[in-house]
Amino acid sequence: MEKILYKNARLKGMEEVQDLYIENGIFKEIGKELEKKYSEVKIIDLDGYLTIPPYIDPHIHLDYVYTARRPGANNNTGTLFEGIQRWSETKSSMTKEEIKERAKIAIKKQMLHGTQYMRTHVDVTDPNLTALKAILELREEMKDLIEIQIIAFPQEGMYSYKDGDKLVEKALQMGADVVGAIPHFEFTWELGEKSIKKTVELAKKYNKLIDVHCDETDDPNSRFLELLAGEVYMNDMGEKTTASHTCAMGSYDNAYAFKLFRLLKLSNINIIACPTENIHLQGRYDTYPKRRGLTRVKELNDAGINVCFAQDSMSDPWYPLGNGNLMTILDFGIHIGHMMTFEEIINSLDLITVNSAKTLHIQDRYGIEVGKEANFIVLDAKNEFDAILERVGIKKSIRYGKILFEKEPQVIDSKLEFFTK
Ligand code: 17E
Ligand code: FE2
Repeated sequence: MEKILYKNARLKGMEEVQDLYIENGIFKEIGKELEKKYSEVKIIDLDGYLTIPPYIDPHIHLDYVYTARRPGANNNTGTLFEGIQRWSETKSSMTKEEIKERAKIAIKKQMLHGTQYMRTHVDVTDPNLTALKAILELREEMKDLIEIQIIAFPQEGMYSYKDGDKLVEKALQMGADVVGAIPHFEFTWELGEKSIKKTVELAKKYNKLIDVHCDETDDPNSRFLELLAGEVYMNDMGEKTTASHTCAMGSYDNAYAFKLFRLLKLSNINIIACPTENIHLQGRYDTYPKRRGLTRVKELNDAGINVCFAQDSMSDPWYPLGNGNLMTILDFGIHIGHMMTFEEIINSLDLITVNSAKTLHIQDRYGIEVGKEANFIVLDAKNEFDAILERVGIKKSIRYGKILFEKEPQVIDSKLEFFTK
């Protein structure tokens, strides 16, 4: 049996340091001065550094990473729609090996910044499902290092791309975990509505989660979120459902948003905001005043609706500068969202950890608690405020009780060779 004790961990919101005793990759006991009790086991001293559950990236497109510089990059309008067009023009030439190679680099970068769980969209509007095959293989190959959920995402539409709905269903049969959709991109409102109903139907049929690219537009008339929330509420599937982006909420009239919030709360739906991505892609049709493009993160959070942040893009036709560091995403998110009270700052790490775990529906096994998976990261700060103020990196990443890697501040330890296998 593998036993290990990590001592002097500064856990969230706690004044005094705690010791974490782990057996076979699971937290067995958490408390003060456990060293005496477990004197015979290996002991690692965390020196009072802030110790939190690993970062989670709940929304990334691993099949798109590092395609930003292909001919015809998104240089004309900088919009979502040009991004989709540019992607559509190049995607058919990609091979499974090339997609795997690119995605692997992105995963490694995320891991080195402290991510241990990801949820990736994979474009299934491709009759060959090449990207899906690539990411399914990669998920298996890297499963000891990172946990990956896969969304069957019809980037060009379920009903605005030939057989889009059937391709989504095929992807679910092949092993995708989550049903995706993009109602605001369908040709008409009616097709968008049909795609949401189909999403719920497929999730029920195959017992899958739901994550919809929903209202990623400044158009205040884009109201697919209410339809999604209403459908999953009536089907008792809210906790398993996520609406990503919901940018239009930033343009809704307050009277409508007030009504919508009641339904969001009732339904227990999860919301993902992508701060860097949507500050960049939205507001593009405005002169001044210019909208921020972000959903109502602060208000959702205050209302007790689960909301979290994601990277979305790492150098793809939508956004050139994602580097896989969730701390950067958090930094942008709390600025754009006006979340700057002391309480909001010290609690903000939840937006890239525990809130994201709820979104991925892994909350029963995620977190630094007895009985849960012994996965955690140690930040290069002694408290939450300093961590955010200094935008610190991580010192250690621990997975199932074992050190995945350690970093001196800004210097990567040589133990990393085991990522290159
Ligand atoms: N596809 C999409 O529909 N929206 C995005 N933000 C990205 C890809 C990155
Ligand atoms: Fe996305």
